[in-house]
Amino acid sequence: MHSSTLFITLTTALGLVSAAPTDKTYNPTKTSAASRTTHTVIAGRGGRLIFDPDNVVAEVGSIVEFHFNPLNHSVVESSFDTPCQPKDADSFFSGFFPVREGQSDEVFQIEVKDTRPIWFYCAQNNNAHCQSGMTGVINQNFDRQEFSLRAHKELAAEVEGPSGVQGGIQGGWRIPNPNPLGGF
Ligand SMILES: *[C@@H]1O[C@H](CO)[C@@H](O)[C@H](O)[C@H]1NC(C)=O
Ligand SMILES: [Cu+2]
Repeated sequence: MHSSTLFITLTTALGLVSAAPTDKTYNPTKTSAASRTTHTVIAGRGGRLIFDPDNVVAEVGSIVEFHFNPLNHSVVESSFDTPCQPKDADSFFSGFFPVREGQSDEVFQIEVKDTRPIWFYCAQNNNAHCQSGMTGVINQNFDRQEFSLRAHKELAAEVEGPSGVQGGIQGGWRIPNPNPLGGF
């Protein structure tokens, strides 16, 4: 038996494992993080097929908060090389936000967990939003121009077929709009 396994077995048997931490102030699966630095992005600003801004620099631990203008946008995490498709089964997905005018009553927040670039797109495929310019990046590597947002948009423009969505909203917090004037 591996020594660390033996240790866990022994401590468990002896009742030496302490209770789980009781600090409930931050539970990333349930709680939004309104008190942290928040970067606002507007999907569909001015009726255009864009995220504004679409090139975000956000420190680790900060929040990127997506607001939605008409008509019916979303945001999904992709990879650089495969635009308009989720990066993997864990990729965040906001769900769709049908909005007639003004901005959505709800927003979608994600947490920036590390310094790696985070690519994203709108999955609305009627009018091919991803192909038409609704892509963006958080923390692009500005030293590697082959992985620029411009290069990503060129790849996206060539994608054929439907854009990918996830089975449900995941990887962030869809919450009532805490900042109705954010970014406007
Ligand atoms: C918004 O778009 C999604 C995806 O295309 C669609 O399933 C949904 O019905 C749309 N909602 C409205 C109200 O148009
Ligand atoms: Cu869209």
